[in-house]
Amino acid sequence: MAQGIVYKSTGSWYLVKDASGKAYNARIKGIFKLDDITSTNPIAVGDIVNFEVEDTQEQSAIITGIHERRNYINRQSPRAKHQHHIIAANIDQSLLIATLKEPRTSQGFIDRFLVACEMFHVPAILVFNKYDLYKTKEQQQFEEWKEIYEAIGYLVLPMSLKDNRGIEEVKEHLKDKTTLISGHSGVGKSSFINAVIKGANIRTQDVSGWSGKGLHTTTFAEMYDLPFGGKIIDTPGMREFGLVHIERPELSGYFPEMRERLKDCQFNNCLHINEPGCAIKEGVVNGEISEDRYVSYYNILESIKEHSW
Ligand SMILES: Nc1nc2c(ncn2[C@@H]2O[C@H](COP(=O)(O)OP(=O)(O)OP(=O)(O)O)[C@@H](O)[C@H]2O)c(=O)[nH]1
Ligand SMILES: [Mg+2]
Ligand SMILES: [Zn+2]
Repeated sequence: MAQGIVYKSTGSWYLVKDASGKAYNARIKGIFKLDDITSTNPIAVGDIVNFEVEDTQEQSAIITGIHERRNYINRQSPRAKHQHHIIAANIDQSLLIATLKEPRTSQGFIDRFLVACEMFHVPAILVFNKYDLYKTKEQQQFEEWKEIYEAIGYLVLPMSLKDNRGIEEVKEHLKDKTTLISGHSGVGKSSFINAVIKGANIRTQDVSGWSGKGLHTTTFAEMYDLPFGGKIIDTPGMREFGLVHIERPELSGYFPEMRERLKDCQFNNCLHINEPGCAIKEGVVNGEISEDRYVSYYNILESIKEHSW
């Protein structure tokens, strides 16, 4: 029996590499015992698995077991709302690639993603790509968001793969870590990996540029080894980020700027909507909590209410 890490999962077969870097095309045979049957994918990129080599010539293998996950990030399956999909397991950090143009990433999307990272205790970095396309309006927006997010503890970096700007700084944060790359389709996730791994040759969206149709170029998550140490996981673009297994009263605990004020609310089950003596609303009124972040909080809270019906 050998042990390896899952580098790619298509749902029917898995690319598994052992400690020496030898790759196998692996399958699951028979009924695989799962703790969590609501997940659409039993094994995800980043999982550590046991396998038996089936055919040395063809480098095929059978996965026989999965090790306990240190962590994972999941989201609501876009096809079946009651199911979730594990994006990746055993990661050190997540890097959200956002863009203010072609396509525009909304603050709601960013905040949902950050809530997921907080839930799973995965540090998050925000990178705004395609900076070359930003006019004054977008540059101001970037500066505004940089201020808001850095004040609450997230690193925010500008990047332009086209102008070769900011790439080195982003790279510095990847060394010796396993980083999950996320973001809408067309923001430049695969292009970024091509820029940091010479010869990776990952297929990217047509040079004709962003079509606006949201066609995905990357279809399966895949992990790559970084030449300077560490691993990076490319993922298919997502339109929305559906949070799973979240209860309304716990939501504010996943907003760092709210978390530190919760003890000052008059009621300990405060949802920070209409309750008297609410420290969160007070923080919004006196400008200590960003109004836009509060709006995101409110919108996510509302969406959780809908799910429970
Ligand atoms: N102007 C500009 N275009 C960029 C930049 N970075 C990437 N692009 C272009 O944006 C398009 C999208 O690139 P991809 O890397 O395929 O995007 P992706 O995020 O991997 O998309 P999916 O795989 O569909 O999720 C390509 O045409 C890139 O050439 C940039 O900094 N500036
Ligand atoms: Mg891609
Ligand atoms: Zn409150």
